[in-house]
Amino acid sequence: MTTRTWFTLTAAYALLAAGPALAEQAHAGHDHAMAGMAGMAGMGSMAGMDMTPAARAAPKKAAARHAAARTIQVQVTGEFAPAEIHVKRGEKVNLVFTRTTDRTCATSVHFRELGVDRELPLGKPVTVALTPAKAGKFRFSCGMDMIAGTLVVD
Ligand SMILES: [Cu+2]
Repeated sequence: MTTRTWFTLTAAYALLAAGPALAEQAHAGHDHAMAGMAGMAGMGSMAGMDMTPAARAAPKKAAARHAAARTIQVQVTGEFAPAEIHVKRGEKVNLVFTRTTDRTCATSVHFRELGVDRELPLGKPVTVALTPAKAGKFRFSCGMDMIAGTLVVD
């Protein structure tokens, strides 16, 4: 084991020892992933795993809120509700995401095809202003692409 690997493992153990809150903040994430990590820690072999916060992509800045546009509220818990959002092509919409729990790994929302990446602070409405230029189905998801919904553009 190299010195560098040892430091990486030490950091990983420190993250686990710091408890669920910090681990969740680092988007180590879904319950099943956490269970797997705990098991592996017990085995003392975690080489190759990268759980550092730096592993996450930095969010991009998003467009400002549309002045006159339809507003669609999306609640973020262990899911996005509604998980399917219908808009018209060329329609200006404000999607307002509000995360209402810490018991979720959806602490950010990503529309990969539309280049939208936004953090979702607890209890703070976050507006994603969109004017979809083409029809189709566009997936939006948490940072790990597991909790997801669909923007349907007709
Ligand atoms: Cu996730």
